[in-house]
Amino acid sequence: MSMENIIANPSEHLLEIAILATAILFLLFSVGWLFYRRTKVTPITLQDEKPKPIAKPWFERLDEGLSRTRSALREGLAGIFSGQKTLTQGMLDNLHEILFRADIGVKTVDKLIESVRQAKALPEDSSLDTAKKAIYNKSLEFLEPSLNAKPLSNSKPLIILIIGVNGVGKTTSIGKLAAYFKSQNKSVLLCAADTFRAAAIEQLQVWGERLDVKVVAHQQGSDPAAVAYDSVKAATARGSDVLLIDTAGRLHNKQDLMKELEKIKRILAKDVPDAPHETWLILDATTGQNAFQQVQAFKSVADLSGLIFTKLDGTAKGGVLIGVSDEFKLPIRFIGVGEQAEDLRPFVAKDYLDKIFS
Ligand SMILES: Nc1nc2c(ncn2[C@@H]2O[C@H](COP(=O)(O)OP(=O)(O)O)[C@@H](O)[C@H]2O)c(=O)[nH]1
Ligand SMILES: [Mg+2]
Repeated sequence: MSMENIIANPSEHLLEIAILATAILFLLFSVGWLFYRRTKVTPITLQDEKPKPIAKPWFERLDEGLSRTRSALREGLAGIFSGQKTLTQGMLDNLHEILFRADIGVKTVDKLIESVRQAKALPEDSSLDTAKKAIYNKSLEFLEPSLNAKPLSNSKPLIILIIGVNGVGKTTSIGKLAAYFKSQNKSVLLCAADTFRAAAIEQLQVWGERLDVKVVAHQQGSDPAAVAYDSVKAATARGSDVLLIDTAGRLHNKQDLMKELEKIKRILAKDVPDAPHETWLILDATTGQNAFQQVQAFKSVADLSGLIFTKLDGTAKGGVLIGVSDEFKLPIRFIGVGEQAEDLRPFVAKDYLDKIFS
């Protein structure tokens, strides 16, 4: 089949002509499209929407969040141990200072120092690695309550009461917890029982809108127990898996706080006898030694079943988790390393120690 043949007898070669014409058209279209793409200019507008944040994997967030604590410990330990062959009391004193500055708490630091002393039974072996290993292993022992934390109740709704002083990150953590439970395909309901400030109610409602989660709220100044009561009713009626209850953080009057928390508990138990199933105390990791006093104070007014440490991203004192665990033997349930919804995750003791002692 030659070209002349086709031209001489076009009617006998209609199929070939059609294929050829399609190929030519396709070629022209492709060249045209390429030319258009190369020359097209997309205008850049400065009023553009906010760029979407690129979600980082949790391990990176944890790594970044704990970087200040890690740097402080790393530099401190290297400064003491590098080039040293024998362990001296002076080195142990310096080590005490470094660990104390990471807010581990003085009683716990004493125990860690003792573990280093014992690990250094051979005086010629005083390497940094041996000391680090001794501190790591002993710290893991102190974090034992978190390793063996009892699983969450299977109750539906699972009722979690969130308590803590003002500004530690209760409301923000509730938003993040809601995001976490949602990611586990659980339906969540929020209760705005911090009725003290209007802003607190609104803040929770903003999280609710953002996450498409319903918030049960009353007016500012209303009885927190009444909102809690309504929220249990709503959670039961809606078949919610998890109910998270925000509370006010006034600690200046322990008597009032105790009364308020007791009333909330009593009201919750009206419909769900074993509620709240969990009572989590939120602690701001940047407040250092204050965290110890806060646990002590709240322990005396509530039946704490877990802790959440927030703002680990803003401190070099992330060692506070070790000391508080050692002293109060409470499980750390979650840790927060930033302000994004994804920045709160279940606490994994080994991951945390790996990050601060690497
Ligand atoms: N950097 C950082 N900020 C946090 C974290 N958690 C909470 N915050 C901030 O701490 C401030 C107080 O939080 P809020 O939830 O209102 O505390 P509340 O008074 O206990 O309810 C807010 O500005 C939060 O964005 C965290 O893990 N990292
Ligand atoms: Mg709040």
